Amino acid sequence: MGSYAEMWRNLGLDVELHEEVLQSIGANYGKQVLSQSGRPEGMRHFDEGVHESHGGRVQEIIEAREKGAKMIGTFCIYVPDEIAIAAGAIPVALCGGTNFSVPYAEKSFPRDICPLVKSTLGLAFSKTCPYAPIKDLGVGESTCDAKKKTWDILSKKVPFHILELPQKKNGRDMNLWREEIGEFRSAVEELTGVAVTAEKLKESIALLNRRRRLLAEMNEFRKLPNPPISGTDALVVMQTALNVDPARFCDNLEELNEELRDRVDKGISPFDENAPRIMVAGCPTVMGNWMLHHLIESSGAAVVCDESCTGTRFFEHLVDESGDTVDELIDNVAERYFKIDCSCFTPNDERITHVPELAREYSVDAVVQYVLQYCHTYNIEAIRIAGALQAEDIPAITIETDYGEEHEGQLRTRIEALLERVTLSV
Ligand code: BJ8
Repeated sequence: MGSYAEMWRNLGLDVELHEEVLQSIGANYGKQVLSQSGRPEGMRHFDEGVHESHGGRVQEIIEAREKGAKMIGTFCIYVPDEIAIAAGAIPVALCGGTNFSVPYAEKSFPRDICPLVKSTLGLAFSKTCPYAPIKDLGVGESTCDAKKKTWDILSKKVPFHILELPQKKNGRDMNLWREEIGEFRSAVEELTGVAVTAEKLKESIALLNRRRRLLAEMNEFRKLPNPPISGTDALVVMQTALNVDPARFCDNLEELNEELRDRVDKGISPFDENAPRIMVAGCPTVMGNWMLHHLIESSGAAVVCDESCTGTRFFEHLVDESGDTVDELIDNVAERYFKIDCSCFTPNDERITHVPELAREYSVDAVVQYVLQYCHTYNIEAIRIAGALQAEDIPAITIETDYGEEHEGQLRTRIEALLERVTLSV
């Protein structure tokens, strides 16, 4: 990434520290992702997506901004990217998955908040996030307490829009959500000076639905007895969906899916035929965070399903493409996003039934509930999910952890114990 040094300097980054961040992420990627054998050829696009996330992608956005585009930094999959794109903005998810930046947030933030929030803030505070200086607007939402209170502080420092996500799913909550989406539209239109038209919105809906369909197609292959792609690679694909230009991402995924179809025909799989099938459910594992998938798969199992915001929650439910007016289409967008079953809702019964449903669909042998430390909503919801899985005799464990590598040994022991349980019961 040396060729981007001047760009990073011009962005005001701490270039030396930034180099250390890249080395830390690169080392983990090498150990946890690139070390896998028999990877599909088409994964090169997604490796590049990770590699270029601090380089080529930033450069591309800088060039687009020079031509008048605006960049929006998002922090949650409830942000309706369709509307941002229709108004000529470039939405990029900015959640951090690297442990390297966590101490920089802990200098001024409480330590006992989730690592995802600390990693994100740490990158910005340590001047190692190349998106922070080029973002024209941040968009956060009222999901968990850590995020909500962080927005209070950020919105005093940089242009920031807060989407109020209702905490229940009744009729009046849906009405509030519709209003919020309408306000988001106005905020983006004001930022870009471009009006959202029905035509542009139809285009952006079709584009992001294409991305969802392709992700769903890739995940269909994971339901097969011998999946042609590892869970770690599938995770990389889903992580890059949050960063790479959507049209390019779709072209690359189309190519990968074709290759996966071919691998299925030829019986090529990275897994042993009897590898236990695992579902990871819960908190998102964003770019920089590959540890859990690596631990599970290097212990001889296959991660075949991700029930998370870097998994099913991101690609399930299409936006209804029918409708001719902007208002109709915006309603369709609002409805699709309101179906997401994040644990910040109460009650969140859909998820309690959905996790066992997915476990059956993907024929999983066991579930690992992944809870980021201090994420109370997923942590508490894990109790109900565990009960629902137990009722169906699906073995499960809940792992609560941060991004620190010092827990690796302990996590591996717990995963191996689960796999032993699964193997013994077969
Ligand atoms: S829709 S999961 S992306 S809020 S892990 S910051 S919830 S304390 S990331 Fe999330 Fe949106 Fe929900 Fe998905 Fe808070 Fe939990 Fe941290 Fe989280």
